[in-house]
Amino acid sequence: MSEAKARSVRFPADFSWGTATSSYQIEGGWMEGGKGLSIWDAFSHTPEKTRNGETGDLTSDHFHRYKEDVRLMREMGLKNYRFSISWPRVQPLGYGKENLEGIRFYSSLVDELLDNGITPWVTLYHWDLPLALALEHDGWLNPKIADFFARYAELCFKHLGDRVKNWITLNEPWVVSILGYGFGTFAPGRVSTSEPYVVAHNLLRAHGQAAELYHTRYQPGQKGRIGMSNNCDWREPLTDTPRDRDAAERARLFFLGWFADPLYRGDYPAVMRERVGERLPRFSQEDVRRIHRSCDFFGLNHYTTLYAAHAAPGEAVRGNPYDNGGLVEDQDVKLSADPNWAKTSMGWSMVPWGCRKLLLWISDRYAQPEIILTENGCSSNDVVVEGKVHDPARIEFLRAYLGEAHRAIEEGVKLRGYFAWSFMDNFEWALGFAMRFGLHYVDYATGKRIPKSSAKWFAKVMQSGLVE
Ligand code: PNW
Repeated sequence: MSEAKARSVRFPADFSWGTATSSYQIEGGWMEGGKGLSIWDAFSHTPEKTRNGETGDLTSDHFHRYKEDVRLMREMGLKNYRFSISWPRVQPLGYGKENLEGIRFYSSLVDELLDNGITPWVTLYHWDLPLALALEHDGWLNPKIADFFARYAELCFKHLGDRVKNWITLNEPWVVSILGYGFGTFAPGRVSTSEPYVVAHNLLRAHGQAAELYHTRYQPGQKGRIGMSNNCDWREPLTDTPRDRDAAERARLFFLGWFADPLYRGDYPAVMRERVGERLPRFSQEDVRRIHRSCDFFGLNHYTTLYAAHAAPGEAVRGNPYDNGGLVEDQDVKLSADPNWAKTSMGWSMVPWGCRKLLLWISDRYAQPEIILTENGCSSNDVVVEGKVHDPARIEFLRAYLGEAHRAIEEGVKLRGYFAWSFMDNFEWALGFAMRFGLHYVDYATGKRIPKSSAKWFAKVMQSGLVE
């Protein structure tokens, strides 16, 4: 890390710098403007599901304060802003009639961004599924969701695509599948060892239909592009033995390969087929046609690294709910952290070199796609002192990860953009408001925003392209 700190690096002039957020985490206005309910509204209102029963009912109140937020973006010289659309705000039941008031909200946000010289990057699904789709149609378990999703995506392309040129269909399908349907720690809160594979399959199919629709009907006129954002940590072999090297590779394939292999290679990794057997669905030829090569860029959300070691059958056990191993029992992998690694307040280790190794691995396995880091950042226990928020740990984190990302570019990786998570503090899902990831501090009692020292530091990086 000290090595990365000492180096001063310059990113290319056309590099896309930005920050990211998501609808349920920042908007609030959960019952306003004709919005329908989402599975996160229901989940967060269910006792014991979130820290202190906290919800996104109000959260950072972006729904009412978006103009002020865009002004703060302009003040930091932001060039790109990634946000997500709440499906039930645009289409309350997830099928049928659209909600024009919801569409107008996003349309005004897009205009406000463009008027301030900020390019919108829009995620269509960041986990707030319309509740009616879950209650009446089994949510992501039902293959029919691909049609529902494509129709919702079409509403967005139709109403916003004249101005939005960067689309992300899904945010982190791994989290939806594993935390939502495997561990039950995220909405809809289901616990299963088979449903995650069904859900992942339908997420990929839904992406495929939306991407096909965009490519055939909208892209020719609108001239934008579409991709997916997958999350992946790096997995480093614990020892340099073939068994641990294989275990680490297996862990990567069960994490990122699960989604990226169908997108870039046309099917699930062979090792998943071998180990998951009948629980892993098969793609039809039509699915493959839609999914394979459907991304115009490779969106990557990256936060941390763990060591991976071989486990004997039955030996791999799951860690805490926020542990990100997935269904380790299917992988026979034991994960661990080096106790010397610095940890963020999430308990995630800060391991900048893992970012470089992951970027190189993706480049190699998926034939050098154009990669956008659509999320990277850290939580810290930020406090207001005399009206200011000083967060040196976050600056250190961003500096170190950017240093390693730059090394990856020098080594040939086509990394074209970087979005800091997050523009501002927000509702960190099951962990509520305790985890602050923002470059801007939010006082939840008053709604007041304060740019942290990291916001000023990142503003300079975006402006100069220089990380020193
Ligand atoms: C991502 N895991 O979530 C999301 O895209 C954001 O909404 C979220 O705020 C951010 O990262 C920080 O957590 C994740 O357990 C949640 O591996 C959990 C995991 C990964 C990503």
